[in-house]
Amino acid sequence: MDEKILEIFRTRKDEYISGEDLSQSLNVSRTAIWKHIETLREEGYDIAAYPHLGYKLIATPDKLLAQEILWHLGNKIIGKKIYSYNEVNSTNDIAYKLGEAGFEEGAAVFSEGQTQGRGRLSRKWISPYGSGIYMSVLLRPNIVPNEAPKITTLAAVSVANAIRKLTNLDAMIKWPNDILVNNKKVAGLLTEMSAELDLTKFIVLGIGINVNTAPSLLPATATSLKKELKNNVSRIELARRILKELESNYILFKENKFNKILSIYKSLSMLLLKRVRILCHNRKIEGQALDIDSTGALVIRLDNGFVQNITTGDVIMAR
Ligand code: BT5
Repeated sequence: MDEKILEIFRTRKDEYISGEDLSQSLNVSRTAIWKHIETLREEGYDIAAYPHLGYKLIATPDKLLAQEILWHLGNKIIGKKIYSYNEVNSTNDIAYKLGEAGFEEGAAVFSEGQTQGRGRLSRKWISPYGSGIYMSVLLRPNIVPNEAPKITTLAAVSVANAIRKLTNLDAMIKWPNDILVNNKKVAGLLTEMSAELDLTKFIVLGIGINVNTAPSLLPATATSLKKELKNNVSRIELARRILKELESNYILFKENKFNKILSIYKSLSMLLLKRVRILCHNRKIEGQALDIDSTGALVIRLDNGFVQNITTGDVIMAR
């Protein structure tokens, strides 16, 4: 019912709508309407009530509420169901539980804050409350476990493109899972899975973005979209763009058109043809980044001339 009231407010923007009108349109009593208006106000909607004129939606809350993200989103898979939280340990943990409980793929979890946000290898993802996007999407692709990096690849393209389209900032991908703006990390991806030897049961794709986050709360190597743009960015609008980009890239992936995604990844990749140093399983590998192969691995030409494909690691750009 709250959603139906919001729908009326949105389609009749700038109008005052009487309680009588709402109660007739939705076929419920005026008292029921009043109660729903109160609930919406508690959620943070600014709804003014003027005697003899009616109600008017003044402002929606700056919160990643499911009904706001979903409004006219129209996706068939990604974000068909959205679960919004105020604070969680980690959105990846919540989505993982949805996976174990058999939820349909595409279910997406959003939270205003995380108390134990994670990066790869148990590193910490700093997740200040109310200013970033912390989200996880449950996926059930029919792939073998060593194809999982392809999901990180398609997610990196989706997040970079969503940022580019909404803000015009030059978001670049730093293999394998970082999104950078002006050489500083603005977003990170964490792909986790539940798998047996040769079968992926489900994948949880976690995305963390510093949107309006104060730089003082972030590591020195990080930035936020607000810092780079010098303006606030609508988290809801960005969340919607990401879900849309993920939807179209995931559909391409399912249609065996990963090559298309890979070529965009390459065009947005900041490593190609550069000299890089990679830390990978306690090894240091140095050489020139030549390519990203069809599995999403980084192809390096070592100084001794050998070419090696590296599936994971941390890259330091060498001078
Ligand atoms: C990542 O790991 O970059 C993956 C981050 C994924 C976060 C999302 S948020 C939603 C979902 N739920 C979770 O619990 N996680 C996912 P990695 O490549 O290992 O990078 C981690 C490193 O990035 C840290 O060691 C810090 O140096 C740096 N870092 C931590 N917080 C950051 C932030 N907010 N912005 C930029 N860099 C950060």
